[in-house]
Amino acid sequence: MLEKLSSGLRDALNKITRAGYIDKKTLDELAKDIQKTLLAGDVDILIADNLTKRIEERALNEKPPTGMTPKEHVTKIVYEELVKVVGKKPEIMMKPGKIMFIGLYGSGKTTSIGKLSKYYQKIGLRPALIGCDIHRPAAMDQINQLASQINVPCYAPKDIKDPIAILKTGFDKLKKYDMIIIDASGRSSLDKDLAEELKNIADFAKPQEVLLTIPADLGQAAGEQAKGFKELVGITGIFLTKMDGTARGGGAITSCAITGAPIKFIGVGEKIDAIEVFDPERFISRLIGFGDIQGLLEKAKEAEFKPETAEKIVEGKFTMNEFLEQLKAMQKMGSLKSVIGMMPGLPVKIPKEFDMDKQEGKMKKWSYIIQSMTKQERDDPQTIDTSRVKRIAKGSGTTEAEVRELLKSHGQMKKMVKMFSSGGKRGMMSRFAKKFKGF
Ligand SMILES: Nc1nc2c(ncn2[C@@H]2O[C@H](COP(=O)(O)OP(=O)(O)OP(=O)(O)O)[C@@H](O)[C@H]2O)c(=O)[nH]1
Ligand SMILES: [Mg+2]
Repeated sequence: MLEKLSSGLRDALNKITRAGYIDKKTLDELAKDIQKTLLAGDVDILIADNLTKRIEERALNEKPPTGMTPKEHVTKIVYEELVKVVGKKPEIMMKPGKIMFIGLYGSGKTTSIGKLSKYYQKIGLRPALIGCDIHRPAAMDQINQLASQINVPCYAPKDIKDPIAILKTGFDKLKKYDMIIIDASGRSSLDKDLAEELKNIADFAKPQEVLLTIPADLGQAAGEQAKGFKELVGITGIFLTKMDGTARGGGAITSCAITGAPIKFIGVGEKIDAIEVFDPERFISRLIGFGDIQGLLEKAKEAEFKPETAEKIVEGKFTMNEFLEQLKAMQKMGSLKSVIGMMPGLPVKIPKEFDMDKQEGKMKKWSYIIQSMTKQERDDPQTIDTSRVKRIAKGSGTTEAEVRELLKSHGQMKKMVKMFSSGGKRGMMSRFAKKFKGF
């Protein structure tokens, strides 16, 4: 979905992830890269301009919050500004009422009506359809077939050529249903005749929701079209169709944003269940491809990982003190596995001993054990022999086996850390350390 936009944005952001530090030049380059990508993806030039300007301005002027590196901060800004462009999380009509679909020829009205009916059916509401496409000969057959396929009542007579007459009878016949969804005619452009017909339908039906279908591959023309329909009948939302079939789609998305009407649903295929409620945050996360980027940022903020600890680790020192710090940090961050999993480019397998999710009890014990060690033992755990193990177990109220388990885990983690640190300042652990230090 929107591969072109997506890969361009990913490349632009990856560049800064690779860059050692961020300065005005790096930001300029990022802004240029993003702008190029947006334009190539059919995003309106004004929107692309404004967006990149805002990103650059914020990145230059805002200080990264504690616990967040400048790189993370910039990524977050790019993410937030993109989310703003595609709008707020939409409200989906849940109260019984009328929904009217409008849009040009072949934009996906009838198909989307089928999808939306199925969607409502699934959540326990009872939709019913009225076909008002009096012009295209096969239109009434199409909607009747669709309705019977999903078991939804439908009034779409072939012999009545007046939409208002159809609506009158239709509303009467279907009054016990929750959602009455009206399918209107399309046209190759929004001409005077169609405009008048749609206006009459809207005036008579008084739909609470008017959804405009816009195919995602429409490009820059989408803006004008959306504006035209909006002025005519006042659309309440956009159903962005054919999102599966285009690598660009930026024109539709951002031009829709011009009208201020929220994208409510997206169509992602021809099948009846190829519908998604539009979620700006999820959509942009997917587009940028950082998976659960927000989760990482939140967790990184929460964890009070001491930068000094990370530095020591990078330098190859890994005493019991660092071990304890690490364990505490991990516990706050949730499982190390999930944190590492959220960092792009870290294909590392974490030993299950360090999956701290369900190990709170063990953590407590381990910290008692470490507290029972002398400074020398903590700095150099290799000096801990059998008699010292005995003493430490006694002092901490644990068993010798538990002390040995901790020593073993420390050894394992040291190894893992070494593996991270290999590659010196550019190594994984170094990056990990910087991430928490905020430079
Ligand atoms: N791939 C893909 N195809 C879609 C999607 N939505 C609709 N289509 C296809 O687009 C074509 C036109 O869809 P319709 O629902 O007939 O469009 P319409 O707006 O009702 O067209 P008219 O009634 O002629 O104005 C059909 O072949 C659909 O299968 C979608 O989300 N993805
Ligand atoms: Mg149709």
